[in-house]
Amino acid sequence: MAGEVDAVVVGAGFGGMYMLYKLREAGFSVQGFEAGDGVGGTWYWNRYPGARCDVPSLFYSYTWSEELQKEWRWTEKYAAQPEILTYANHVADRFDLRPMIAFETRVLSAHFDEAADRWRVTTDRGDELMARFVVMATGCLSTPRKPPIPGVDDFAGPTYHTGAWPHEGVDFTGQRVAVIGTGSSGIQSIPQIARQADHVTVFQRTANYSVPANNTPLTDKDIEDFWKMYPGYIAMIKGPGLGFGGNPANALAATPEERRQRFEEFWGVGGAGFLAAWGGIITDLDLNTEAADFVREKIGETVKDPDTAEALKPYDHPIGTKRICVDIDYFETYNRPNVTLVNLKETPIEAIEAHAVRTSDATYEADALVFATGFDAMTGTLLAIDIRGAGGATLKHAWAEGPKAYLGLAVAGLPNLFIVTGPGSPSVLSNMINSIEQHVEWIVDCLGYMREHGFTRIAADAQTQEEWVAHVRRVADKTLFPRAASWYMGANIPGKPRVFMPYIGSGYRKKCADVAAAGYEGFELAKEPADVHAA
Ligand code: NA7
Repeated sequence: MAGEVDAVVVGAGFGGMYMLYKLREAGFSVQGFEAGDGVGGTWYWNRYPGARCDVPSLFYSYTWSEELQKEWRWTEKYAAQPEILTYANHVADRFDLRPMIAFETRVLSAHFDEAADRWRVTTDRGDELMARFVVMATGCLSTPRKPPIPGVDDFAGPTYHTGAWPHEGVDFTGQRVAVIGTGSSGIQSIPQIARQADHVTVFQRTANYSVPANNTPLTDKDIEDFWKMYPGYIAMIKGPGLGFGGNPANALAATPEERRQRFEEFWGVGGAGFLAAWGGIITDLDLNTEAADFVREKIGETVKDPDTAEALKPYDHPIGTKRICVDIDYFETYNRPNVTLVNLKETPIEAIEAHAVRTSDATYEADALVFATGFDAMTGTLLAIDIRGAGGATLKHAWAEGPKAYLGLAVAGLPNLFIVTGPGSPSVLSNMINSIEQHVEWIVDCLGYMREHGFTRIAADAQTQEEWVAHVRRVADKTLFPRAASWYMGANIPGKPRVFMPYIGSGYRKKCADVAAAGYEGFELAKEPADVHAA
């Protein structure tokens, strides 16, 4: 493919699909590229058994088409991956998005041609396309990683990564399965694998907090109730933007019994909403410890073997500072006779061998190996593309000390390039679908504004970007988040700069709207390459 379009959109997950739809609606010519052979992004790749969204289904759907909302019927409180992928495919068909997407095509580079104010985009299929704008809708968790364990590629049997699961599924019947990793993906898949396999050995480096999903089928009454509160929900998500901090005053004014009572209530409801039992759990260490104690107690009540229970209790980070997990029968699974927990804090993995995982005190034979070891989150996929902006400056160089993006939307030095839910925006600590919609709409409005006013170039101002990045850090520093070695901090990748990447302050949407209303304040707009006006 060659030629020119107004915009290239990279990725056909929920961000890319809506971006394509909106750009087409606004009359821009557009080309999408997607590495997979279908739409769905995260839900296309993460097909491991037990994969589910940890946001209730009714709130994990696009709000931009009320007809779509009304005609789609989710079957469960927390939809499983196949149902979410079916939804993504339904959206692609209903809005005729597929003709705009080149599938099984990976974007390799995007170089900005300053003389033409256009990007030259190349792919692994030999495409070379010129585009005024590039939108990276590449997802926050889209580069799976295997850990650098000695012998990691030496295992003779089949190996799987939860983030790149075979489409045809895996039958573990009769097998001894080793699972490395106990984040969300491990916690969701281990109970399912244990039901099928002969034996499962779980290698846990960090114990995690997990709250039962209490998943149920959705009833007609649930749907009716949803529509009753829908106007309020829309008003909330279109409002100034909620932050993640919260005030512990109410919790501290309550008695310990009252606090516990509320933890029980929220535990009974289930899901990540447990963290909202009291405002301030993520800012006040004492309150956080009470919540953490409560979960540790629940683990102790559930897991019968006291040593296993103790090993499963998280102590090394405050609750919520790593992604809280939402599970179905996770802790119960350790009561099965065919499941063994290996605590890597006591006996670390020394090597992966042809037929086993060897720790400092034992060798665990296995027929299959599952990596539930996560992703190079938020930056990995962007940095894997050779992105060069004005003057040939690379994104790699610009982000050498950690990701810098104004509002998580644009990077100084990379004109006319936008990121959907990039670092420095609420992204992974918000409802992703809502944040995607907000970013897509902001970007399309911006392109419309430029078209209307004859601007051909927009770039984030470097100083404004620095101030935003510092603000993102200051807000995070007021919470307990930086106390955990989490992927939010880049801590799961050796050598990755430790920077807290999501924005967790309040008022983010208002800030973006104010920037736009002020003629894109903090951005430089130009009509000709040489004609730059600070907005
Ligand atoms: P996560 O949350 O990054 O979890 C990865 C897990 O893999 C975690 O338990 C890690 O332990 C473990 N891990 C990573 N490297 C190693 C090595 N070298 N040895 C042993 N264990 C290791 O990824 P998920 O896919 O579960 O979830 C990602 C997000 O998807 C999730 O947050 C939701 O938003 C959905 P660690 O904690 O680093 O000690």
